[in-house]
Amino acid sequence: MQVKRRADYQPPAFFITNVELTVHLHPHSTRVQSTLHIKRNGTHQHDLVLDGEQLNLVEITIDNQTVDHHKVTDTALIIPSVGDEFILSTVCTIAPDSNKALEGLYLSNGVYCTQCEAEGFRRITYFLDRPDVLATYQVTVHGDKKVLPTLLSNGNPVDKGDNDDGTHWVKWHDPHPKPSYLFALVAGDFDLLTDTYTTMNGKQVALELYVDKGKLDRGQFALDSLKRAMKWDEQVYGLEYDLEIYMVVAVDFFNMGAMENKGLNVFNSKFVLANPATATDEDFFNVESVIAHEYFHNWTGNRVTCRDWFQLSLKEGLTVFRDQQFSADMTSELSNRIKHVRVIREHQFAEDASAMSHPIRPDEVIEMNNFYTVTVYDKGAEVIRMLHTLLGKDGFRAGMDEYFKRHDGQAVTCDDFVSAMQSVTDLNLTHFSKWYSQSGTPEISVTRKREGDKTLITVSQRTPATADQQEKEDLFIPLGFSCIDATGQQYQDRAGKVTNGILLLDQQQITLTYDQQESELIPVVLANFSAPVRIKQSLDSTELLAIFLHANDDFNRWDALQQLYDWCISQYEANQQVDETIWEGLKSALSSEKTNFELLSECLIIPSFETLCQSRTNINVETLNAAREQFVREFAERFEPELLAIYQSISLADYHYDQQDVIARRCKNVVLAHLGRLQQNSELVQQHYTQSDNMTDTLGALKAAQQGHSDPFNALMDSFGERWKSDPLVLDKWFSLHATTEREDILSHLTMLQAHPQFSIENPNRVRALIGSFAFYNTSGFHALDGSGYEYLTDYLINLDSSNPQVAARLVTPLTQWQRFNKHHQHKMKTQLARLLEQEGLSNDVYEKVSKSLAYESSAE
Ligand code: B3K
Ligand code: ZN
Repeated sequence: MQVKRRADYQPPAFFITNVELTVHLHPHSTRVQSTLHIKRNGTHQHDLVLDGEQLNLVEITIDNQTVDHHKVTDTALIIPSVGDEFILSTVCTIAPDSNKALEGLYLSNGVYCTQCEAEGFRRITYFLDRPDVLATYQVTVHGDKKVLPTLLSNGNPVDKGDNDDGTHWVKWHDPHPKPSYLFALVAGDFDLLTDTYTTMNGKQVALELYVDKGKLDRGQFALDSLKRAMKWDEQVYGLEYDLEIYMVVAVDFFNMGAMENKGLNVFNSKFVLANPATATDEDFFNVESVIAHEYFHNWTGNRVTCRDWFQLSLKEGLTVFRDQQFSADMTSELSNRIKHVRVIREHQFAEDASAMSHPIRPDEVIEMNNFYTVTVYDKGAEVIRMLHTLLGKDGFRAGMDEYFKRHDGQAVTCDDFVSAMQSVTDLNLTHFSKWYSQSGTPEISVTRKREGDKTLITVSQRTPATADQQEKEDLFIPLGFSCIDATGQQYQDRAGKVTNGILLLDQQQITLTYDQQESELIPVVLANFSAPVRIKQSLDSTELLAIFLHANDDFNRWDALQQLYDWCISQYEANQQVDETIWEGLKSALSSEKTNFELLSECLIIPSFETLCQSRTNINVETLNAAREQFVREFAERFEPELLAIYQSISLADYHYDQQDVIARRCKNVVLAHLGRLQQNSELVQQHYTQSDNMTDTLGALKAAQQGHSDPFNALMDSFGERWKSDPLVLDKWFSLHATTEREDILSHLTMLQAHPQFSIENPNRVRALIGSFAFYNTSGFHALDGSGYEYLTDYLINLDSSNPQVAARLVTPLTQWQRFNKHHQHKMKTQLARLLEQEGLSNDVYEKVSKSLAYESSAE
């Protein structure tokens, strides 16, 4: 396996400036004729080495002359002694119907589509398949007119015609030079939804949304979301769309969420198709945010792209930040922030603690597809958010303007981004930019000390060593900081080191001095989750409740309760009681917010098993899971009357996806999930199910039933399974509920579900819904003491890896996070990882993650 290093970057030896492709589609023999205009970069004498995989080369000419001195390997086409500027033409054939890795050109339910990021274009034709080679493309697609009435590629359609043999063709031209990873081709028979958008400068853009036949009624929300995103990017960043047409195609087989190909986005149908009967509020939210994300890439990613794949966060961190801003504007700030914090704490912190730890700009990669991670995406977005905090809204916008002014049309680096930002601020960003190169989760300790007439609060940082980096330096951390007392009064530090609620922690430690007070001061740290760090601070339950009651920042308030829940659960883990006064405190805290449905529903969610893992080491799965269960059950029992009252106070008319309703519906369903644990409420749950006129409530009822007794749950699941048996996208919710149910016979149940007529190992959505949900979220089943859950996943992955390595490598993640668990589990997990590693023909994707994981000797061992 070849490791690629960021430090080894070399500019391309040749440039390709123009590409002409003519593609004749055929299931097992698609013919790709390519004409490339190539120029030597500089005066060297290197061979021309083009990337190519799984291609069958049929013809090759240079400037119309036959070539015979070339060499073809498994991964390249090598041509020695070429001129300084020439036209290379090749003809290759490829087999879309046997492409189950879903990379390159493949068939998805009869639809031809492509996925080229990161390195998929080389499975379509020979090319310099790297993001710093930018070319204009002219693409002519030929296909059967009856079976494939729609033939699409990037840019604008410029010509079309019929052939004599029942095929037809369409020619596309994309005037914007782009890297090969943004190439797309789609062909099929779709239903089409159209609209137009008039840009801020009065340009008309045709919008086209292609969906499976019969699914038109599920497309409107995505189209409307697109228009909202286009408007928002004009208003907030002054960015306008740059082609005459913007197309979105929904396909059923897709490895990720969606892909921002220039002018022709390809989407996992899960993130396009939504109506109230089939999609939950969360699905609607996701559709809007993924549509926006891909649209925003048109500037952050496409117009300004990455120099090399190590710079992936340049486009992904920034675009995630932009889509988060957009979603917060479209919906609400607080629940968005909490949603992102959960992702960071449950998944990114776990990644950083594992063998896969890497900086947001990685230094070494075996398989690039393994680096589309929560670190690059979500921690990357947190780093951009910190810049936004430091520069302020206007400063950040000025930096973005400068970035586009300098780099429009270029392939650049994260350093280029930071230096554009640097040019608009007096703050020195040199220290800040360490966030790009240092991996790991900083720990911030906060301690208090009385000294004479003052209180000293010391804030210090330390980043523990990670698998990839032993030595860590201090970071530049904008830390939300305030100080209150038990009555909620706010205090300022003497020297005014905290400004606008932010303490700039730019060294190992800073001590703040406060005038002596009658009562203890309570530091309130990390307002709005101002940095992706862990806080180490010992606050007692009274102080946490005081923060909940009095802090200004709603994130801090929510977080204080989460910490209190975590503490209560640790009491149960240690066989201790939770004091009556704490239950009383919790009751009055929650009832003080009983009409603030947004904060209330977030506060009624008990930290997940995965979140609890983050504050623990040497985890005994059974004990922690049981302690959490005990707490959640007692919570429901003690607060049943209050919960019932909240449930009854929320009444909603017909379903609408609007913020007020979404918040109320969420609160009602969160409350129901607690009530569902108590057998006496099973009728209420059934009634919720029966009376539901939308998927959000239907699923809410199923989840509530899942918490309770098995009889009503099974009956409701049967009814749901029957109702949606022909709708795989909806059935995924059902697969996932089955897979996360705690039951003795879970493994045989999973095996049975794999035989369901709608299940297919070839469809990543199905696999994620069933196998992914089990491995990531079925705590008791996956972590069964005898290791059978680990073994089950491993068997499945061995099979999956031979067809779809990308998805297999994603699903192996829970096994690679063995370091958090106790010896017993670690041993069982590593046994399975070792078994995987022994497999012949293991993909690079799985090999990279498994071998790293097994080589990692963590301090937890
Ligand atoms: N850029 C794509 C991800 C491509 C995944 C390659 N394995 C989606 C996105 O982030 O918008
Ligand atoms: Zn993206």
